[in-house]
Amino acid sequence: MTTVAEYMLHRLQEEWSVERIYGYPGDGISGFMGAFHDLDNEPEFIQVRHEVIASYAATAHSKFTDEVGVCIATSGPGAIQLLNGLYDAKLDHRPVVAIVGQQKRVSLGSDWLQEVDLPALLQDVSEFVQTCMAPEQARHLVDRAMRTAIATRGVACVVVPVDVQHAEWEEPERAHGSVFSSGAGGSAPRVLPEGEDLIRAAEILNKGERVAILIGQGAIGAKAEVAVTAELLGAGVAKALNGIAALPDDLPFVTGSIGLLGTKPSSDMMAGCDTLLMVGSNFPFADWLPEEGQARGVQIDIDGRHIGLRYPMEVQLVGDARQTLEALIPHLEHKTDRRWRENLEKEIARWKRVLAERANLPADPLNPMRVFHELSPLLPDGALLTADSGTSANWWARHIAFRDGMRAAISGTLATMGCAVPYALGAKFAHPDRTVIAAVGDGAMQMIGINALIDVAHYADRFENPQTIVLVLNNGDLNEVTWEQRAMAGDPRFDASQSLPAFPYARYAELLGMKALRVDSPDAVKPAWEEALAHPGPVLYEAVTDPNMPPMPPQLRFETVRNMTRAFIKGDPAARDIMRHAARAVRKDLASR
Ligand SMILES: Cc1ncc(C[n+]2csc(CCOP(=O)(O)OP(=O)(O)O)c2C)c(N)n1
Ligand SMILES: [Mg+2]
Repeated sequence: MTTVAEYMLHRLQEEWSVERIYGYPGDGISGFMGAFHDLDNEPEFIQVRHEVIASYAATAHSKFTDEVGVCIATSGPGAIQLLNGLYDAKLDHRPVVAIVGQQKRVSLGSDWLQEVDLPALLQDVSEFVQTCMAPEQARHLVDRAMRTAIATRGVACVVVPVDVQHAEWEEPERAHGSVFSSGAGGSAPRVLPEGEDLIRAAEILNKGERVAILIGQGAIGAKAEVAVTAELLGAGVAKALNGIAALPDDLPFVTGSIGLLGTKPSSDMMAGCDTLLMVGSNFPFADWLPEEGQARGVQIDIDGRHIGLRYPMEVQLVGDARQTLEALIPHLEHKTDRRWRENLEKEIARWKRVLAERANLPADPLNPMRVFHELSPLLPDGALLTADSGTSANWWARHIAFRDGMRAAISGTLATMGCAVPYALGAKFAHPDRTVIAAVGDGAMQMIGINALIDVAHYADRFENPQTIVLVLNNGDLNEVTWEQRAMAGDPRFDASQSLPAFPYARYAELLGMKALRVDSPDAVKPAWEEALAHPGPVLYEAVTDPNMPPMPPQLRFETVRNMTRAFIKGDPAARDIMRHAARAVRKDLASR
């Protein structure tokens, strides 16, 4: 006999090419556990330390591939622990399917053990959520969940009561009410705007004298088209976090990241442009875009719901980024006046010198920028990089020069802590031949990372390239929020909320059988990276960094200075160190003009 659980797993594998499912067991999914066993673990159940690691890894799978990530958890607490990873997928628009167990149908509504109203719990995060109450639903619920996740680039959940999992699977009978769904078929559709809209867009872009382009994750796969567009228009290209690897930083017109953790060339380009072309980005911070009325806007997005949300766009092109640019390019004229572009290139080159100077500033004991700056040129081809939420994201976004073929993942919109090590695991399973490097703060490491590190160490042997490097910035502080408190709220660092307990990251990694390096002096940074990158296995690189090195925004605003001053007057214990660091940084910045 084939059980419903077996049927569902088999259909995921056979019809939808799902190779692995990240999860954690419980009696609410005992039918699935038995089914994995009876199917000789195909698709493969990948056990991780916590359900949120499963949902982050599944999300990472969808971020590092063009496929759906799949995770599974037991009823009640298991489902609840999945949520953060599912929301990460929802907010960053990646397809993920979650299979969740539920108590037996007869116990539902009786306040039974671990009984949670799962459709209600999962409703907000899901584009589709349904409970399988009869074996005949199994086929269309699997098909519909996968199809919905793909079509909406979102989350779909199937809840399966445990007795239904164990029940004999049945084809729907040929009767009124039954449906007969199909599995995967066909590839992604062509999505293109109307020709006259393309012509209107080209008119605006051709007229512009100072064109700025902003790309996001929608531009992944449109590298050549973005580069040609920028070339023709004499434009610079800034990158939102989710699109940070979409275009290599070694192109002379790429201004890099944007926003608070962005670069000065991106900020200046947005402030000075007369035309804005946004491609596949839902970058949230409108205050880093041109002022309303300053620039004419054209936007390309595959999802019409995201167009014109941040900036008034004159021409709104609903379409796939690559296909739409390909159709737009023949209408674009090569701009003959290259002054804007030449100036951008000069500013970008200057900014690269500023970054190098900043990375070399002294700190106690270590300047975090140096750690990223030294790593960047040493990165192997095709490296996969992940970053957590925290100041590490600042340094990562500015000091890593992404090259062609590299890919990256960060929780761009939910900005959740704890995702980077689980992402590294998902990246490794998806691309076992590539080097994976995660950048994580000590807070995020203590929150989830140290648990996920057990998985990194445990699974390392099975990969063709077993190299996964986890960089931990040990600054003893929830630093990003400490800075936010100062710069946004005008409050001094509050020790009770910001300090972290000491933890021996390197020693702990060693206990897990990993190679471990602990770096606390500037001269040791580069040799330690060389050693880490030469090691054919999992590595933990603990960098003991200075929490008082200010993550200088690309443009110092009046409110920031006012709030910092307030925080200092209220008695911030690090005021003196911060001012010393900031003064040095400003002096170096000015000197490299
Ligand atoms: C789950 C979650 N909780 C809280 C936050 C708020 N938050 C954002 S960054 C941050 C501090 C991160 O500290 P750490 O990981 O040590 O990195 P650092 O900023 O010190 O480099 C916090 C608390 C969040 N984004 N996600
Ligand atoms: Mg920290």
